[in-house]
Amino acid sequence: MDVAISIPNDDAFVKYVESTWQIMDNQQDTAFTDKVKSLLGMTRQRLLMLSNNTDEEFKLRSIFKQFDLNNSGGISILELAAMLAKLGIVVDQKYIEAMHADIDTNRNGLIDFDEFANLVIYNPYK
Ligand SMILES: [Ca+2]
Repeated sequence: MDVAISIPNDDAFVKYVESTWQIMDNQQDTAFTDKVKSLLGMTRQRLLMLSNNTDEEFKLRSIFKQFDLNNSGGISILELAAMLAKLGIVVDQKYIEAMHADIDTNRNGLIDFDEFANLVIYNPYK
């Protein structure tokens, strides 16, 4: 029996492998994104608990200040990590970075109060 007949040519094989990997990559991306979303949702819930379920600005500001450890006016990735630890959310650094990037909508490297308030007040992570 000639085995070569059942084996596709190299090009087809490479394409097949690439498409398989592509699918796996996409699935991993989706799983990652879902995890980040659920972590953001959880963070929001815990922040709301801290504020006694009020989204009043003065309350949010006082919570925000607690987590802006160096009083820079924004929460850095390190400060976010500390905040999550305080909220009892333990995750890998890669998730913390992805969460920070998601909240930091103006991409200045810090979660400003407005961005923080957005996270707590609006819930896009249902
Ligand atoms: Ca920002």
